[in-house]
Amino acid sequence: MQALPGAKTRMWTYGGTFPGPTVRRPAGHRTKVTFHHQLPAEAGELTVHLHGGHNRTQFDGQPGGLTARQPISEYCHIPRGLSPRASGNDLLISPGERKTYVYDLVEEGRPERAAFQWYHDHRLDRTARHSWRGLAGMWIVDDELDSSLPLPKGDRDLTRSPTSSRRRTGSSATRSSSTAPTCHTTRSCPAATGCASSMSPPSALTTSTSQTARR
Ligand SMILES: [Cu+2]
Repeated sequence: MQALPGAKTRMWTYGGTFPGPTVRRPAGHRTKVTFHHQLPAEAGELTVHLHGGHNRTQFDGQPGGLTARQPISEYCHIPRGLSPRASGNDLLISPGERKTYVYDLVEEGRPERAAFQWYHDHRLDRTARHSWRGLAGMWIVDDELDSSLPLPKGDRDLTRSPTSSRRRTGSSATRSSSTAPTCHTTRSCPAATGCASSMSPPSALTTSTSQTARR
């Protein structure tokens, strides 16, 4: 990826871009996203958290526990021998596998309020590593109140995500930009069309927004 000026950076991405595809959805419209784990097996299990969303446990990106690929935790005391369900490992995405997350975009029975959210990997002990490697993207929930406000719209409505980047040159790591705002034009995903066709070709991980059902 061309994350910084100069040399390219090898990254783990959602759908081949950094940040991953921006998903934009109307509040209250169920949205399904399938993540296909195509990173090397050494990456271990993955899990996706939609940060700011109000989602059911099985679709909330639980961090999971110890696995054969990740037998110890540096930060959490986790007993060995827990069942897949007790550890949350049954919710993880193993290398080569895929998982479909169902986001209802509903909070306490009503459509969520308009919000800027983001999705990112949330694996036990590895959330930071996976996020800085590139597993992060933006997610926007629209509602009627928000659209009625006199805010910039269309091409003038840009999403910005502050990102701190560091480049390794020779043997020393230098901080080349403290916060490099990433401008990323939003792509609308009208109900019942989905994002799949507008997303970039897959590299490490593919993302596709599939059918959306009106409630
Ligand atoms: Cu988060």
